[in-house]
Amino acid sequence: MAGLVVTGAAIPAVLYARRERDYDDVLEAGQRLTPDEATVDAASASAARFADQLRGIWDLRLTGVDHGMLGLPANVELLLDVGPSGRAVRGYLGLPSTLRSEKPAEYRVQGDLTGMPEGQLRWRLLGSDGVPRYEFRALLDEVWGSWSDAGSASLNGRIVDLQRPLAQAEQDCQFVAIKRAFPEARERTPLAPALLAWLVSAEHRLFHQLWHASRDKWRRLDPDKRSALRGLGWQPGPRNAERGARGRRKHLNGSGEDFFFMHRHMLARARALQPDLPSWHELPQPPVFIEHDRQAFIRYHDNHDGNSVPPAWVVSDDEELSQWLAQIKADNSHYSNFQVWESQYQDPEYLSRLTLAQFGSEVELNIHDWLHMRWATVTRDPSNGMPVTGDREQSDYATRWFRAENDFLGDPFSSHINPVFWRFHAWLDARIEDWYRAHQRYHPGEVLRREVNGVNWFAPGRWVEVADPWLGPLTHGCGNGEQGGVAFESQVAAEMEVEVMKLGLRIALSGEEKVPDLLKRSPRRPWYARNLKVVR
Ligand SMILES: [Cu+2]
Repeated sequence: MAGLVVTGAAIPAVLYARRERDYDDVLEAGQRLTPDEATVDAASASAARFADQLRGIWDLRLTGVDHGMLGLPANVELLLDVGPSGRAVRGYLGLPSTLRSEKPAEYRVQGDLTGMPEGQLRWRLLGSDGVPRYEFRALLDEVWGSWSDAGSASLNGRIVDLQRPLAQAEQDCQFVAIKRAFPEARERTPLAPALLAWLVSAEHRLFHQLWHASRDKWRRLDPDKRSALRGLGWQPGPRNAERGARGRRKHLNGSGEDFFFMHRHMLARARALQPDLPSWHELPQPPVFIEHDRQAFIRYHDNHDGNSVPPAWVVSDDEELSQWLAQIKADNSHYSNFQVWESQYQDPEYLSRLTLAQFGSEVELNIHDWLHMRWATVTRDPSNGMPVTGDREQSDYATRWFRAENDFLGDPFSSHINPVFWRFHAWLDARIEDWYRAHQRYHPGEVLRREVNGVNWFAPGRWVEVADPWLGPLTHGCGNGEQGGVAFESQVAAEMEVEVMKLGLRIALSGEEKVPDLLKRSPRRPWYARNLKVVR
């Protein structure tokens, strides 16, 4: 006992927990205990992934001799939904015209994600009287796996009439349901041809990629590589006073001003080419639950305004990335993070304490990277449509990647070709004006407006550090500063510039090639997902 006292602190607390006396009857052999008092049960990771696969619009085909038993034609539509972190499946089955009207659907769907082996699902159709009429037993198609949840999924199985006595022979009625592919923003809300032509050009793709890569990788480059980039004119900022975008001094070196300024400059050019270029006035809402508003559910999954969040994809050899994608694309992150940023970045008190560089750096590293990835659809190889779950190799400049379909938001080589890029960058840009108003309110006159390189900007002072924000090499070299590295005297110069930028990118990204062993172990990730942090 003395020993116990001395080591008392190490004894698990459960030993001391008071155990209540139990005079309850004991069950006999073969008797089953029903569930005890309930606990709040969120979906497991695998159930949540299954839910992501199920949620959406399905085209369902009824087959078999008795396929008419539901009283519906052979081709119908199935809508499935699972609430956030939910374990139950709800939805509707019926004619597309009914489902898109205010009339009650032909059938309601009711099921849950418990009690079935992985990839299998049971649900019932309820008639207008609320009585379960048919049971569907479904199997998720295996093709899904090889497409990493980015292919078109199918559910197939058989249907049982719940009013038919079990003693009678089963009827011959099966179904196959194919999930509709998520319609891309470019299909719903395409950019104007003139703007698109500028954006997809090799010059601009490489300009945008190298502009971000040079700043993002600067802190990782050894002196030789830094001089090599300086030799090309592609160091981020003035020579020997460069401004890297990540690392310990990111908020003190003015890189945040470069981030805001370059994108404002880009926006001005884009608006000149497409004057009605839309902007978000607030961050788009997550979808409503299907039973709350069926029409809104359909509109969301039809991506009617191009602002719906595309489904998460699964990267088979990168569990951490898969989890992170699922998290930032889930409805919860809208309420836990995005709405908080939205509030802070429009809050005069919050903004008035930040220099423009601090604000820009904060925005760039958190909400900006997340916006890119929340609204990203998996990269697809433009030659065959196959998903490339970890993004294209950053220095792969094969012709097919230059096609307009490559508008993957997760990579600065392609992100600016996506219409959503312009909506959220316009929203971010409007926050600069909130920042200006905040400073006017709290210390009027301390921030002065000034035009810089044709852009409505600010003069250096207590809250603004940089007089000449970085637009690419030409503003610091001898070229035409107005255009920030995208206007060229002739085709020859343009082609040379393309080769220079490819070289610059090889240098900026070479830090990754130096550690081939490390690369082998860590799978490739989309650019804007490279700094992800997963909280478990
Ligand atoms: Cu950018």
